[in-house]
Amino acid sequence: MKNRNKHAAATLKRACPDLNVVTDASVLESHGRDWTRFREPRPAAVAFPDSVSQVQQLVAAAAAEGIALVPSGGRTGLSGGAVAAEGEVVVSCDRLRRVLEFNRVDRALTVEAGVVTATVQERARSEGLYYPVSFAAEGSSQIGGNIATNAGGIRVLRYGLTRDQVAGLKVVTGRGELLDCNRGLIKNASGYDLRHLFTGSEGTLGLIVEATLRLTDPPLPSRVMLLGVESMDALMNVFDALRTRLGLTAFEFFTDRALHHVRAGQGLPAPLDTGCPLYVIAEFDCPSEEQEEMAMTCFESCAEEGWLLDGVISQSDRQIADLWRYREGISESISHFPPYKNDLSVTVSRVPDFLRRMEGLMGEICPDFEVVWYGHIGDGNLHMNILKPAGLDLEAFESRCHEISERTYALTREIGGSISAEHGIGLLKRPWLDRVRSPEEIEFMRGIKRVFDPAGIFNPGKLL
Ligand code: 2HG
Ligand code: ZN
Repeated sequence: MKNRNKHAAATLKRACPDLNVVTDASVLESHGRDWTRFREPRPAAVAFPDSVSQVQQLVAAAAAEGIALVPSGGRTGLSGGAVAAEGEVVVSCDRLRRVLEFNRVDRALTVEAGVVTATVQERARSEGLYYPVSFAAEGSSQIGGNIATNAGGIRVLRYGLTRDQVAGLKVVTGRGELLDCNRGLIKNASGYDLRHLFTGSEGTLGLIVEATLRLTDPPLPSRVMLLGVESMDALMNVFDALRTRLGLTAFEFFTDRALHHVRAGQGLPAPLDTGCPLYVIAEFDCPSEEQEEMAMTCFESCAEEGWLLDGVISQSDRQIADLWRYREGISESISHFPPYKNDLSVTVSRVPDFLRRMEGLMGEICPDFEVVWYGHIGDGNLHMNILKPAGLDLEAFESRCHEISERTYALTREIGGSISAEHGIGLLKRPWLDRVRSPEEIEFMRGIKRVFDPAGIFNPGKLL
């Protein structure tokens, strides 16, 4: 649905006189896009509600007038889910920033949707607890957006996805009704758990306005190893060895190409004396000298097996942060090309076979493009970034990448994987949804959308 209403801003203002609706060009430009660069922002207006009742009024008015809405958080998404390129009204959560309640007994933090992820982490820490979802964009992403995309990050291996932290959700659905889902309960066997439908719905079913998040025990003191390995088989052997003997909290990988870019982009020295084809960042609990010895023994036995080419273990918190930069800085370091992003997942056991076949495929169909791999290999999530060559214009590059996507997603489907692991389908991956979801599934999803959003106003053209 394109925006049928040319006077969207005035209509919303009339229905909701206290609502802040902005049409300044700079705000349309900044709030009409996310971190993707393949579509130009063209919103009609940006609304900044500052209360749940304002959201309800604005949604009711939009439904009555057929005004398309794009729910918007920190705009750090990588699939175009928050892009408004068709004259929609962006609904920004920037003013829904209140931390509403902390309950120590329930270990629950209730926040408005626009609270920044890092603020949730800090508040948890200040209460002696922990919010475990963590990723490079956490300093600007908002919790509502994290829930809408079911954000993952680097510690899924230990703590699960955003979905696993959501104990309650308030959502404004398609006619302006407010749903209060699960109310923070641990056990609630009273029918369909709608909270899980909204989690990962990419703003297509309703507007998340509040969330109650589960907090957990603070992490134990940890250490980080940066390891260099020769092959995927060696990497998987190392994963098995470390997982069996250490309490792993993260197991990430990147290639030598990724290392090249992150070093250039962030001005980092070589992390190891030996150059290696593949690198691993492994983070593990290390609360005692026994654990430290176990880590050393484990490291040495992996080296003796011939699986490691080189490696270092952090000796301080400062070194932990420094080692993480090699992984967490990659995405930003390649953002200027810009890259065409693929966020693929397969079961962990199939990762080596998938990567081998993907590398063969890339060599066959796009030997002229530089392909950079990194990601959360411990949970089967691989980020494949194809870098735009300097001489190629953006449109021609995107169209080549679409051809590559056809082959990539056919292989992903054959292996039983997914074309989006944690970034969502949004606008950019929508043409390929049917590669990984059956016609029946898509029809059920459409039916669900009709139930919650009968006027079709929420994020039209995204996901489905
Ligand atoms: C990461 O894991 C983020 O660094 C970004 O999910 C992934 O840049 C990407 O493709
Ligand atoms: Zn990631």
